[in-house]
Amino acid sequence: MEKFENLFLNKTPIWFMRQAGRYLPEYRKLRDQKGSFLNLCFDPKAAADVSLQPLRRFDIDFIILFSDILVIPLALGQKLEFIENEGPILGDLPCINKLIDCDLNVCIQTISQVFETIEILEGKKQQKKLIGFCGGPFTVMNYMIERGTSKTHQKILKFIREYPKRSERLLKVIQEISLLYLLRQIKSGVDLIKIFDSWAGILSKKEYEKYVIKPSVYINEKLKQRYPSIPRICFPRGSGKNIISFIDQVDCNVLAVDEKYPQQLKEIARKKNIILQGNLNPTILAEGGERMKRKIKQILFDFKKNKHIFNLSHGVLPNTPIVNVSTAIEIVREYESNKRTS
Ligand code: 1CP
Repeated sequence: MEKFENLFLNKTPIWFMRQAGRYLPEYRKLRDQKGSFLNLCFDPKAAADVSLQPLRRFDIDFIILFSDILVIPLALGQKLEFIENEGPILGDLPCINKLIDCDLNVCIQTISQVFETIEILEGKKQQKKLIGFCGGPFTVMNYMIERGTSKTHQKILKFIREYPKRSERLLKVIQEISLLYLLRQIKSGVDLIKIFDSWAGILSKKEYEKYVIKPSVYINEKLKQRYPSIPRICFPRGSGKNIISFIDQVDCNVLAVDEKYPQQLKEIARKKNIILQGNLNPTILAEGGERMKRKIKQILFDFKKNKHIFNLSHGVLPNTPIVNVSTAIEIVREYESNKRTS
């Protein structure tokens, strides 16, 4: 942890969710060459190259592995396809009773290209930190049950409410394979890990405890036992007030926040020495100009008493002008240098 803490000496480290993506022409070119998003994810050389693309353009502090949270359903035997401009489409849910008897190490081996990507990046990352990741078990379960993107989340909510035992069993399998997956990523060379629980916000308080907090406590504890010096970033997106219970119970090093978080979170994070990460709205980044400038300064001011990693509240949008990303970084760096001299 020592070295990670040093990142915050007079500095606000920066990275962007989906920093490698369609807003970059070099990304679009490689993706077209590979034919599909998944082909790109599973081509270690290309995926490593894509992971490094934003670093060649921008003064950012972290590399994030280029992959997707949905490789886990694939490893569990559920078909997966990404349809251009539509998003993911998943096949039938595998039989839960069969999944329970699966050797999850064997399942993980089916997506071993991800570990090859990490090994390539390990040799090329220089002084930058490499972030590995997975989805939060509930978020992954959401995609497995919805079989794609959903606006209403009707199927997953019906599933957990009508079949609590089956839901629990499926969640346990996802939790276990996600842990194995992260351990393998760490063994392959990632310096930090991030757990994206993108749909944490759709649950009631009681369900949130069971489906978001409980698996997060489990995964964080196990990772901490095995690799205490690998920092863990959690992002239970959309948690609202429930994030207070989350920070109370989950032993993470960094808590990523979206735009709506309770004000007392900042003080709790300071007391627990938890770093906060966030939280510029990607629409404002895409828009740029004075509004972006104002908003970034306000964020830096809001988090000034905390250890803070500058990031977005969601992924970079495909229509984002590249210059807005460099301008955003310049604003953060300028603020840092003013802080040092004042
Ligand atoms: O080329 C393309 O058009 C594909 C777009 C794309 C990209 C660039 C998808 C499809 N995934 C990714 C990469 C990705 N996904 C990364 C790479 C690293 C980086 O940040 O640069 C990461 C960390 C993810 C994680 C991910 N995938 C999340 C969690 C974060 C979030 O955005 O909430 C989720 C929910 C997904 C699922 C996913 N992947 C892609 C789509 C279209 C979706 C569905 C999103 C939805 O349901 O709204």
